[in-house]
Amino acid sequence: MAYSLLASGKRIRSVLLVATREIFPVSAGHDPIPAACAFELVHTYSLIHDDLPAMDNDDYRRGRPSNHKQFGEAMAILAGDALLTEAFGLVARGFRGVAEPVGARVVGELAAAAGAAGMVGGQVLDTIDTGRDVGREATEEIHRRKTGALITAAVRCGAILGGAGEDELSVLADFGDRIGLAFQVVDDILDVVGNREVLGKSIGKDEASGKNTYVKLLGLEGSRAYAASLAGDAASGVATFGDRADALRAMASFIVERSS
Ligand code: GRG
Repeated sequence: MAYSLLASGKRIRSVLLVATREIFPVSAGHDPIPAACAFELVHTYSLIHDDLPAMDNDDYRRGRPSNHKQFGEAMAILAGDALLTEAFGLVARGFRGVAEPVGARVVGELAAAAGAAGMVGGQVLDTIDTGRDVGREATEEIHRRKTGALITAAVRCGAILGGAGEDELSVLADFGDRIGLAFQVVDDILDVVGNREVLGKSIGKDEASGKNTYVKLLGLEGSRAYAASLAGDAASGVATFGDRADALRAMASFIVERSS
């Protein structure tokens, strides 16, 4: 668990959660750290399981041998299972007796984003659709669920922990939705033009395996323009928060400009 969790991830989901929480006054809400860590645990589990031979079969992740290459398939499956379970325990313990309603809400958001309606469901669609062209709408659904759901939920949870009102939550959820999709569009681009050492994972696998990607749909330039417009709309959408959303705007830029 520690081998994969403590490797060099970018911590995008936890930073987004904390940056969203920081829009709201410290005194009005709750500590974002247990939930921020829980998002990293769920994300790391998804990477370990996705790298298994039965899924994407990747030997290299976060700049080192993938979990099953280091410890074997059985241990990699179990490490993923345990990370997923521990994530929910972390949130439950983090808010026990302090703010149970908010803790329960965060657990619900995390479960919805990680499970069949979100990340796992997106991975199922991705697996079923690999090798056949499904078009833009279906590709977008895979991307939104497989990758976007957890990113959107991180932003939503930061807002919930800050005590956001329904209108504020809706604006921030739109931000999360746009950067979540932009993140996966950039992931598609980096799989074509990225550098293995900088990325810390293998490249060129999407085309080789027949994945439905934005590069396949829109080409490299079209995908770059789409990611930039999503990030631009995301940044302008949070203008209502003024400079309190500077960190979120910086994250939107980072997500489209990243090379790792
Ligand atoms: C439920 C097994 C399972 C998988 C769900 C998220 C996912 C689907 C699979 C992970 C594999 C993958 C390459 C997904 C595309 C986008 C993505 C999540 C990339 C990695 O995220 P980064 O770049 O990673 O934030 P770091 O290492 O920086 O945390």
